[in-house]
Formats: sequence, C-alpha cells, structure tokens
Amino acid sequence: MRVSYFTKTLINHIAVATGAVLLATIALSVSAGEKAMVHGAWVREAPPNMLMHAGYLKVINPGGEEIHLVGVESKQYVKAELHLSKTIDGVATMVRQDQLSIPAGGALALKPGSFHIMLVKPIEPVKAGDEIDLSLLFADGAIVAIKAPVKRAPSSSHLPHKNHKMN
Ligand SMILES: [Cu+2]
Repeated sequence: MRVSYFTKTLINHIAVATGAVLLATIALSVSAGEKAMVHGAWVREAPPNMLMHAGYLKVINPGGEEIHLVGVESKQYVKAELHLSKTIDGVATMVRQDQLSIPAGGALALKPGSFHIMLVKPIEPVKAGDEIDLSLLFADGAIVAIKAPVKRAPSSSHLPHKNHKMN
C-alpha cells in the first residue's frame, strides 16, 4: 500500500512537472523573433558626405522553424532597408529585399559584399565610436532591439574591385 501510494504521488508530481514544461515550451514558441539572437552588429563609418551607411550583423535562429526578418528601424536615420549587394553584368549594385529568411537551427550573416542593413540619411553626423540603435522586425511581429557600434572598416574587409576587367 505504502509503495503504491508513493508511486501514485510520484506519478502526480511527474504529470504536474510535465504540464509545466509543456506550458513553458508553448510560451517560448509564441514569438519566433524572440528566439532570434543577434551577434557582432556594427555600422561601417562613412565619409561625412555619404548619406547611406551599411550595417552588418549575424542573426542566429536556434528554433525549430524558419524565421523571417522583414524590416529594420533606427531612430538615428530617416530610413532603414534590407539590401543585398550583387554584381550584375560586372557592375556592383544593391537590391532591396522584402525579407531575409533564417533557416531553423541556422544563421544568416549580413556582411560586406552580401546582405546588409542600409541606413539612409543620418539625422545627425555619425562617426566611429558612436552607437546606432537598431530594431529588427520579424514577420511574426517580434522586435529585437540592439546597439551597433560604428567602426572603421577593417582592412581585411576591403573587397577586391570585381568590376575591373582583366583581359
Ligand atoms: Cu545597400
């Protein structure tokens, strides 16, 4: 009798604990954007007459479902867009992206020569050492707010001029 009472109590405890874990899991999965982690954000310092600045970062998605970055906002700029740098017919260009997808359990790097955040028209002059506030907007309505330091481009990120014709 004693053993069976004990077993029953134990089973009840396990049931309660399992229920709590299930609830916690459901609560966590409500908002996909909240599961996104952002690493290594920075904004490239540009000459004072340049009104378009590029921001870079890495979005990590540890969740089990693909997530979608659909926009960016910064209070220090008039406008911010998601862009992709491309070379079309030997000419370097940029194409606006409506959304960037980050696969389940994967990551997406926004980096020089590839995807980036285009920050348009700084409201006040921006220089190395400043911090830019970025709000990343995800398709499910989640917002991830981060600070990106303004840095001089490291010399290693000077990309070769791909549109030089070498005949
Ligand atoms: Cu751009």
